[in-house]
Amino acid sequence: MSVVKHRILDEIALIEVSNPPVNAISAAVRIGLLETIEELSLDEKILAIVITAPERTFLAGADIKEFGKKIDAPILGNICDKIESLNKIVVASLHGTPLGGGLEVAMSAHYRIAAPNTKVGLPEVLLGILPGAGGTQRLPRLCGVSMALDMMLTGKHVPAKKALDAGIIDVISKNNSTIDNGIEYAKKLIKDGFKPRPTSQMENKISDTQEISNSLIKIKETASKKYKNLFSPHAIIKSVEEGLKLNFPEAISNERELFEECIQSPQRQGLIHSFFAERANTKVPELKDGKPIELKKIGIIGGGTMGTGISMAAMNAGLDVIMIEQNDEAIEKAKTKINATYDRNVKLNRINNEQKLEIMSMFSATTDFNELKDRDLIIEAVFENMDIKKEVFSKLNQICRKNCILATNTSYLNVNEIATVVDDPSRVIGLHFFSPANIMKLLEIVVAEKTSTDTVASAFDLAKKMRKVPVRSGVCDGFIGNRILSKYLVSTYHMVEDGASPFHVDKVIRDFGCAMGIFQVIDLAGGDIGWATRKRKAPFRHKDDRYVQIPDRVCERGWFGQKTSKGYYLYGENVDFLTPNPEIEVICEQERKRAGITPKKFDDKEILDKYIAAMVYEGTKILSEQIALKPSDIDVVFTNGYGFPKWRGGPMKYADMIGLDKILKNIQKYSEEDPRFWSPPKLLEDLVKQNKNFDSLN
Ligand code: 3H9
Repeated sequence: MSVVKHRILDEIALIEVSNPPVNAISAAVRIGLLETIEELSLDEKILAIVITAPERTFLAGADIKEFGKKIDAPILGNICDKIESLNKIVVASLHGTPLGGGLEVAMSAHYRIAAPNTKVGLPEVLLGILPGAGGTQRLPRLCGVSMALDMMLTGKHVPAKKALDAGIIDVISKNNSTIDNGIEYAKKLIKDGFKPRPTSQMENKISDTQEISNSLIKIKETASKKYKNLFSPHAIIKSVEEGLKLNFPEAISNERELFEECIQSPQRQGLIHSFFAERANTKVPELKDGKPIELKKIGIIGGGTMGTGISMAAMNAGLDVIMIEQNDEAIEKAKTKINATYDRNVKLNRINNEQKLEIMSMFSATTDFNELKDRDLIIEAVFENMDIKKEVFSKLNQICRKNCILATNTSYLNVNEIATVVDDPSRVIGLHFFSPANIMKLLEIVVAEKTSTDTVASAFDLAKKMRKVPVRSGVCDGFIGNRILSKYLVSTYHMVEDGASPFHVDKVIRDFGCAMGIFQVIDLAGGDIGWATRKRKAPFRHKDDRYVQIPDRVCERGWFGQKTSKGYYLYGENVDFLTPNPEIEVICEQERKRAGITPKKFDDKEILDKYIAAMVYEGTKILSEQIALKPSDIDVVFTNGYGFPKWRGGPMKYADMIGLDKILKNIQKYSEEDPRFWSPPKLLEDLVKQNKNFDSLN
């Protein structure tokens, strides 16, 4: 069946695009649209053409899967120009999310009517590209340069009312019936004598050149800092700025050239990989049969940083929360923290006071575990100690309803072992939130040996409610994220003991695009956390394992990072951001001497190579052990929970892009010095032998 159909209703032709799920503008849609428009353009009886996509949404943009492939089909920009040049009225009848190429088609129509549920946007920047079908030229003509650039640089979706006020759409319909709306509107336009109105000829919003050049100065200044590592935001600004000085066809071909540059950029590959990876993460075997239980009432055990953060994430999702703490003082502390967070949100105009009160009404706290009797889900967030966790789960086993899901927020501990104290371990699961849990998107869903499919399905349902990005993980020390983190932390300590400066390492990691350097992260999380883990693991350490004591020396001095105002960096009101703690280099020197190591120099490349190799090394092991189901899940964990740049796709995608053979060669080289730490993973060797990449396992 054709993806583009049309019918003639007297003097109006109605085009219906149907390419589920989101009516992406694939090659077939472009071919169909162009053929239809060409055919209709010849029919003189037709006075107006209405473009619709009546199913889930109006066209949600170009088909992203086609980018980077050679496809023999007309390009969307030419179709948009053709639509605009028709000598009949063209109406786009919008609903849902007309985004990217979808909005570009709509903007090349002469009039736009939108259903109340419509949100428009040009989110190409989030995919590392720019609107390449006239969007950088038509949007400024409809809503002005400032708003257009704001939309294109952030990718935000603009609701119908705001789009109407800005001039992006002409009218909001009363209902969501997109076909009727389009036809009625076209009839009215014909009746009232309206004529075709090409957007390219609208000049009034781009005529004040002085005002535009002033705002461009500001926008470029902000962009140079905010998007310093990125390519496409600057290409977007360039296309708008240069386009304003050219005639329309020249501006369009300039835009096309910049679009092609973006398409060729590795950032486009990384970002589009992230887009699909963040949708593939919910495709897990348990969701095929698992039925989520209805989650309305949640219990949180522990009111520390994690407990309060998870409580807020739950309350924000409309869930009723009871928190358990040990005494009134701890309860007061947790309440004060939660209250202060919402007060801040009110101050920043994110919510109003009424909304705050409504959210707070969903929260209560007590010392009495019996209050948890009616809960659908409990999330335990107490101290990271197996005995304490087991004690909590034993109590929950006695008190909670038989079908209540019992989750632990442990970041390292064995969920199978925790589940042993519960009569029905099928309802036990790990929900590993990241701090601050009310903000961070990532949620590792740790499926233990006996966790039921319904429990897994409920956890994914919770993630959806909380707007988290869930990733399924199996049970192992640290799950996906912290296990890989441990590997590259240890590898970094090796480098530092061998002579690298922690501050140099951090700079290389930041320059690569990560949000923070490794030692910054340690300072933020608190050095004592890693110290406790190292102590826990000490009895299991092999005598031949290389163990670097530098971080222990730092912790022994009580330097746990931000919370003690001193760690690898110094903190305080009058201390500049990223001021190194000068005593760290002294400790490093002493430790190198103690270990009998003659320090060597590291250049940026050596540091980065080792950092990436350690991540990929452990990532590969995690895949072989099926802790992560696919490489893209590891990417999602790192881009959403560990500040790895999305535009690099994640560590596994990045490895694919630079070549697995290169990574393997590095690992082989490192293993000559330290075979215990670096013995090359078989899966990686196999992939290289077969000339395959990680993507082949996705
Ligand atoms: C562009 O237009 C460039 C132009 O300037 C032209 C230049 C020449 N293509 O997100 P969901 C799939 S760039 C292909 O779960 P929701 C998605 O993978 C494009 N597939 O649903 C998923 O597949 P699956 C600009 C796409 O309701 C399924 O649809 N446009 C596309 O939560 C459902 O997606 C954008 O960037 C696509 N464009 O959200 C919009 N979009 O079921 C990107 C979705 O197999 N899309 N899929 O996992 C979105 O933001 C959201 O998908 C949307 C729906 C808001 C539309």
